[in-house]
This record gives sequence, C-alpha cells and structure tokens, in this order.
Amino acid sequence: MAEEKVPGYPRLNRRLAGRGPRTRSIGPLSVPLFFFTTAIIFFVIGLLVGGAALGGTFLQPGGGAGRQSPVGVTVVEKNVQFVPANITITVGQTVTWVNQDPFAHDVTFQAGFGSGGLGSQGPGQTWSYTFTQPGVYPYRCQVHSPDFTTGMVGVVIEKG
Ligand SMILES: [Cu+2]
Repeated sequence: MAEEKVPGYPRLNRRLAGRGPRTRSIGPLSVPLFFFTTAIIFFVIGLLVGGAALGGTFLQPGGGAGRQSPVGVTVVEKNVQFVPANITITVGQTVTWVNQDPFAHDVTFQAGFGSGGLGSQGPGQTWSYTFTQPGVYPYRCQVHSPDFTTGMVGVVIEKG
C-alpha cells in the first residue's frame, strides 16, 4: 500500500501513520459488533412481544372481567375439604367454589355472606364471590364444620 507522507511535516506524518492502523483495526471488528448489537435488540423486542402475547392469553380465561380485573381463583370442594383451604387474593378478584363431591356443601363466611345457607351447593354446582375489601375472611361449610376452625373450613386473605 502507498505510504502517506508529506515531506517537511513530521507531526502530520506521525498523525497519518497513527491513523492508519487504527481505522484498519476498527473496520473488521465493527461488522460483528453491529450484528451482535442488532441480534440483542431483536432478542429484547422478541421477549417483549412474546411476553405481551403470553400475558394476553393468560389473562383471557379470566372470565371477560375486563382489562383491570385480575384472573379469578377456583377452590374445589372435594372429599369434604376446600382445596386449597387458604388462598390469598388481591382486591377485585373473584373466587369460585366448585362442588366436586356427590353430596351437598355450602360456603358460609363468618362475616355473614355465603352461597345461601346449609347445603346450598348441590353436586357440581358453583358459587362465586368478588372480594372488594381487604381483610381476612374465614369460612366454613355448615354441613361439615361446627365452627370456623375445624372440619371443612377455609380462609380467604384479601390484600389491598
Ligand atoms: Cu360440606
């Protein structure tokens, strides 16, 4: 290659000589660096788009509750037990109790509300309640629990 030199200008020549190798070393490096950076950018975009799509499908079975409403929670009544017995939810969440036993249960809260009294949930029947006030809500099945601590009991903890 041609030597860049201007006679009589040693400082300029040193600068020219110093510039040469630097541009040559950056040249081959910058191409993979560009592709690497691009790959990372697309990877991040992919994560964001994929996450949004996953979130969308995950939220949809929530029962058409709208954008703000969180996914519902299900408690199964099986073998004379609430499963899970203790649940923690957030304000606005709906809990659905499903009776999977071949006999009647009920969901009766200590606070006074419930599925409608003694044995009000026949086999296969469901009952739902949307919780709007933070608190601790003990409940029982009146058929299978004498109080709110023994037998067929459960607790809903609602966080604000
Ligand atoms: Cu019961």
